[in-house]
Amino acid sequence: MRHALLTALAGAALLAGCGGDDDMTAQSRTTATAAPTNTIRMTDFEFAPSRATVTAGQKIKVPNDDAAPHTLTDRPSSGRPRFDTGTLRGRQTGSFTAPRPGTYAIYCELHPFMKGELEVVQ
Ligand SMILES: [Cu+2]
Repeated sequence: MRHALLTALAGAALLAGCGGDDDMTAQSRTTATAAPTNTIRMTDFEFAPSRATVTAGQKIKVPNDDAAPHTLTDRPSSGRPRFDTGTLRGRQTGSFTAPRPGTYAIYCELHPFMKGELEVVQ
C-alpha cells in the first residue's frame, strides 16, 4: 500500500517535471525572436515598432498616422536602397515587400532623424 502511494507520487512528479520543461522551452523561444509583424506605422515622427521583425517576401503595410509626409526607406552603407515606400502623404498607407533575411537600417528620407531597424527572418 505504502509502496503504491510512493510510485503514484513519483509518477506525478515526473509528469510535472515534463510540463515544466515544455513551458521553459516555449518561453525562451518567444523571448529570443519577436513574432513577425506585417505592419509598421509612422506615428509622431517615429516608426512603430522602431525595431520590427518581418518575414522575407511578405508585403508590409505602412500607415502614416501623421499629417506630415514620410518615407520608409532602406539605408544601406553603400549602393541603392533595397526597398522604399516612396513618399506617403499624411494619413496615407503605403507598403513594401520585405527583402531577404538580414538586418536593415531604415529611415525617413524627409526626416533623417526618423530611424529604425528591420529584422527580416525566413
Ligand atoms: Cu518623415
